[in-house]
Amino acid sequence: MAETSENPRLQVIQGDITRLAVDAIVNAANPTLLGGGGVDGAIHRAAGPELLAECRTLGGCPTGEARMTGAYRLPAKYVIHTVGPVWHGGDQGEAELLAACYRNSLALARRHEVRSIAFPAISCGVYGYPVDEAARIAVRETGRFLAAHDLPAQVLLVCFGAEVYRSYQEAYRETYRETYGEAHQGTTEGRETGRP
Ligand code: AR6
Repeated sequence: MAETSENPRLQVIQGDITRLAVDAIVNAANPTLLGGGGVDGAIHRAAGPELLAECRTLGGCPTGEARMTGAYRLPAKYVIHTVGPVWHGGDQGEAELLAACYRNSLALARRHEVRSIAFPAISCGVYGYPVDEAARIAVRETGRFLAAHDLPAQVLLVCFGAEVYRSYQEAYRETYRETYGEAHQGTTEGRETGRP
């Protein structure tokens, strides 16, 4: 897997989230929590039918919130299901709802003493969120949470495909430019300067 490394607690990687042996993987679900396509479908397929059975007991999940289940046949220990906003042009509170998905998932993980957690690009598939904007929100919200809390110790932002990965790398670089200044920007690809 390719990887961008600057903050050792926050990594952007390219890969399949269902393969990761982290404490928790996040599912980009819909409000029914009863499965669907995209990463949701992949997670349910890999976890097995027990996951759907547990999801049925939860009674759904509103947009922006998060719910936790077991991970069954997945290598992870937990699945955190969060419901991203459908993109309607940006004036329907989408950015705040997407930020809430990251914050609520991380808070739930922390309450369960999750050390490592992996997020997919929530809302960036079927729900149509512009990837560059979603990537900035993902990097910003996870970075803020990490700065404020010791747990989770490790956050992976998992990109399924080169295009999403490029957007996330750019958002990551941008955030570090803002945090540390131009002299400290860099990624594993074309790194010109050292770690801040
Ligand atoms: N690992 C990591 N990322 C993945 C994987 C995977 N195995 N498979 C897909 N992605 P989407 P949404 C990426 O559509 O936009 C479902 O039907 C994918 O390339 O899964 O939040 C739900 O039930 C994209 O970048 O989620 C909802 O109805 C990202 O995951 C609806 O889709 C999110 O794409 C949610 O839509």
